[in-house]
Amino acid sequence: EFGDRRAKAEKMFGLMDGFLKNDSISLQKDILDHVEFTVARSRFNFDDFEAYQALAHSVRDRLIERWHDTHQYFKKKDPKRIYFLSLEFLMGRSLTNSVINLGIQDQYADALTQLGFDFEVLAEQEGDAALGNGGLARLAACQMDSLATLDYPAWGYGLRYQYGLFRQIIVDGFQHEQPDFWLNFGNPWEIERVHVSYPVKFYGTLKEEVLNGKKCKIWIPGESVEAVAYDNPIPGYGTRNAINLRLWAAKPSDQYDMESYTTGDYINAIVSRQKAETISNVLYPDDRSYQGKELRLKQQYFFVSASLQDIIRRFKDLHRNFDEFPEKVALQINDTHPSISIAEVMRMLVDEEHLDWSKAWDIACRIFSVTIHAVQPEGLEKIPVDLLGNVLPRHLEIIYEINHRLMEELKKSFGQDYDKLSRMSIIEEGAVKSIRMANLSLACCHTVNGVSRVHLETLKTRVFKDFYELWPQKFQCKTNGVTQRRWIVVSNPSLCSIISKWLGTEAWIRNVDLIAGLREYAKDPDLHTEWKNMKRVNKMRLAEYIETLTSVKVSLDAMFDVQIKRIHEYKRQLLNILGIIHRYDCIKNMDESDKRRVVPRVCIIGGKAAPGYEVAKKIIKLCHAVADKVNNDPDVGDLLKVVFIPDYNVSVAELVIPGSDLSQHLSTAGHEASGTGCMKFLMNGCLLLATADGSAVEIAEEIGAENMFLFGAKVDEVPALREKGTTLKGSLQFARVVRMVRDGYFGFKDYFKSLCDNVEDGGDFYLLGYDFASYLEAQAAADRAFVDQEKWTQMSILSTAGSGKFSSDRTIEEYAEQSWGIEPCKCPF
Ligand code: CBF
Repeated sequence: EFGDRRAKAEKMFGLMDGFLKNDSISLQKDILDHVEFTVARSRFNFDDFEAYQALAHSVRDRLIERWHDTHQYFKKKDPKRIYFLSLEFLMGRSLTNSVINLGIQDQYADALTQLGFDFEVLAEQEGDAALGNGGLARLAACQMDSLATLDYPAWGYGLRYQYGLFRQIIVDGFQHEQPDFWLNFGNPWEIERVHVSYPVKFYGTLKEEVLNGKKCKIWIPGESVEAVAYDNPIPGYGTRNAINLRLWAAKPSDQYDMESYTTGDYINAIVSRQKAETISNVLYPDDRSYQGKELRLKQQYFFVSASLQDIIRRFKDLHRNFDEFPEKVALQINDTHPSISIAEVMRMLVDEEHLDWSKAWDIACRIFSVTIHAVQPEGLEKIPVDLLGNVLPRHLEIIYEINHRLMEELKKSFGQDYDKLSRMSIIEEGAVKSIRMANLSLACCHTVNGVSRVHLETLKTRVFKDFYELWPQKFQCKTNGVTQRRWIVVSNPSLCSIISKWLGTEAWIRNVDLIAGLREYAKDPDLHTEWKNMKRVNKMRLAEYIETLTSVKVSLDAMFDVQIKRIHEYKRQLLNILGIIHRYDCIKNMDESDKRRVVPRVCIIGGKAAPGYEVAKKIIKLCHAVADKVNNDPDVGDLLKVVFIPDYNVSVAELVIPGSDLSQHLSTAGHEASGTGCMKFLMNGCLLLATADGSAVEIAEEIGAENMFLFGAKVDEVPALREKGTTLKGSLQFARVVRMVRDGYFGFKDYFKSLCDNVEDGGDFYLLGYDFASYLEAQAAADRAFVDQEKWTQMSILSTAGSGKFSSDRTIEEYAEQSWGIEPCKCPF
């Protein structure tokens, strides 16, 4: 009947390609209609922001059209679907990405010109959707783009936070946090689905009952909150497919306790009902630890429960028998955050669908796969038993049962090796008895993915060693990737044109392996000229942005050297700053003739520190203190400028990355699971200065180590170096720069004391002292390479040419084949 409906529609409207027309006149009319009827401004009088809103609504109409067709088609074909559960999605802006993926960017640009507006100016009106902290969340966004583009039948599920990641403002060099009211001006990219809502239950008690002659536990919940769906269509590129990212918002429920309204305390009854909404209010801004927070657990369960109700409802629309469930459903757990979904599936299958435990467990084990994004065991979530028992009593019981059966199974393999059993147990005994969410995932999931080869090795040999010995077949490597649509086509249109021109095709935008074809022209002088022009224009844009934000004027001839990412001790922004101090110190001690040989640098740092992370906040302040001194020193001039870019987010990255010459990835080896920023820089032809950590190791294999600047201790050297502790002395140069900070050369002597102590007397856990000399050598090598601009440009072209492996398209294909067992399902219209 779907075909009939479509045929009728086509006949009725005489349209071959959807209902909406995409010629310039139709688009102009559409935009004006939205000005008049959606934004409710006169079509004769509206400003840039209102024009953006109308434009966004017009694009949204086209997204919805494709999204309906895609879902009708999925329904008709009923393929196995992948459901991607993630507590965070860092989508950034949608407008430009959407029109590019829909293939109607030029038409819109033209339509707007006719109306007297500029597409790029309107695009700047859009705020970022920042529903995530960093790498993991942006990765999820890239993967959604790839899933749509590669026509996979996929759904994303997450939380619609009222407040995204905090805005960072800098006052006197100190970070301050402000709430991100991102929904205050409406969000044209989402569709509120008031009729798609599910009750999510919390608290309460368990009651034993006999059902069909069998004893069972009945959960009598104490609170119910309504989860309402907000759908965000995700268009694929070069396809009609548009998939769905469904985010849940918490709303008060009237299901429970209606009597409290009749007791006379009407106002309080309403106020307490409204507390329900706090579940989806705010994103946790700390990407290091969330241990033991009740709200965090409620957020996890809230989105997982609503998503699973939705998934099972969809399954039951077409199927009656849960034996078919694993043929139709794959569930991806993005990090351990959604692992409570395992207990929830068991509860739904056993308590609500009345399946036998072993049958339900068999199904659960066939549908779930997990990706771990952390490196340290401390980064894996644990939930105190008391907390879980209070908030989700039935789930605690289910987890105990899973653990009991796991222990029985383990005993068969390991006998009475109680140390091993206790390490593998889902329950951690100790001062605070806790549930190890990672172990729950490992016990159930058929696949456990690491996000780079180095990371997988760490999981196998350290973090989950015991599990790996038992189930080696579960462990897989899915090296991360990023989408070239966002990170080249959207953010660097000039590079996009150059690549298409030299490859003679735009096909690389869907098939990124073709980008390797650039290698052939790496020495071509004409390509070099175009490449350098492109870089200069991007640097100009970045320089203007820097000046507007910080009033610092920078020279375009300088090397733009960038480190943008969350501020973390292990990411070693401090190493970068100490390196800058060393450079400054050298310049100060040079005579004029030596100065002429210095390669000028603009050192750009950006990133947010978690609000309670004191050390990270001090690093931000140190960066500003050094910038103040250096930028105002007439002896230095354009040879060195230091800039901190405030409020780093996806849109800022889109501007900064294309304008960078060099980018720094300095994590102590063994600490960065993968890193994805480096991939975005690589695609944009920025040279990398990096430790042999995470995905940098694989990048070196792809582009050749000679095309990047590697330095520092290797992963397997780090433990022995740590053993040596304080006996490990940094170089004299290191001692000198730390002394400058200690002695108050940059002011704030007392405030920075602990930073200095950490890298000297405090054992230097992240090995800054040890790595400093080799870091400076790598920096010197980068300077030498920059002097030879032809060589530099060649390395830059080879970086872009070698970036194909780091597309999320490749990652998603590996997941589809090796973990999820799904096939593309391409909507034919
Ligand atoms: O896998 C994606 C990214 O995830 C993190 O950001 C994370 O939140 N655990 C890691 O720190 C990155 O290394 C990784 O690239």
